[in-house]
Amino acid sequence: MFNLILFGPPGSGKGTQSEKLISRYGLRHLSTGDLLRSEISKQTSLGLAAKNFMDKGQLVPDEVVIGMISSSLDENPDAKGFLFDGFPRTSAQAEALDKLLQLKKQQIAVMLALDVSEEELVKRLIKRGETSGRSDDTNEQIIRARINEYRSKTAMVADYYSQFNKVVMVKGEGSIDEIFESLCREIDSRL
Ligand code: B4P
Repeated sequence: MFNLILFGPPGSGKGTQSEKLISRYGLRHLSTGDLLRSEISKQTSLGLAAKNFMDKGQLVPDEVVIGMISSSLDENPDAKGFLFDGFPRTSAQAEALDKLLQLKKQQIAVMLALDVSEEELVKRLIKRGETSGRSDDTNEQIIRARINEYRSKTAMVADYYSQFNKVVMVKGEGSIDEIFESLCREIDSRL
């Protein structure tokens, strides 16, 4: 089993690259952002609670996302590996993920961290907001709040995996295909 974390700030291209990576490597894609948006569109109580946080650019509480990931792991016992996209986003989520994987005698092989400047992030998210209908992409203040949440709560998740030598920084600016090839080189060298 090959388990990979695709890491980076909002708008760094995690969702974009994940789609391409799962199709090349046959991994199961677990995006907490997508799972939360699906709960919102079904108007479940979890979705309605999460929307309040997401609309302000804040992280959803740990117990909610950890519970979603735990269920998704249990629902996919035959996966050849998981691509975690947008998870873990806090140290508590990282520790919880390690415990969940240990129960299955599994571990994270590598964290690939996309490096993109703040101005490029804001530009991409504003552009996506013109067509996506995502309420968290529609104004620059909320986009900057998401980037601040990343800096204060998420960036240190890379330190957690660094202590096990599992973090590789990848340049996240350039064409989508160039970035994809850089990610593939890192994965291929570990398979
Ligand atoms: P997510 O759904 O994870 O999304 P994201 O961080 O906004 O974007 P991503 O990095 O996937 O960017 P994308 O590829 O789409 O999170 C949304 C919210 O959900 C969070 O703010 C939080 O509230 C909540 N949430 C999710 N997970 C959580 C967790 N674990 N704990 C707590 N809360 C959680 O790319 C963005 C844009 O850039 C796209 O339009 C794309 O076309 C463009 N783009 C991509 N690559 C490009 C390139 N190389 N050049 C130019 N443009 C590019």
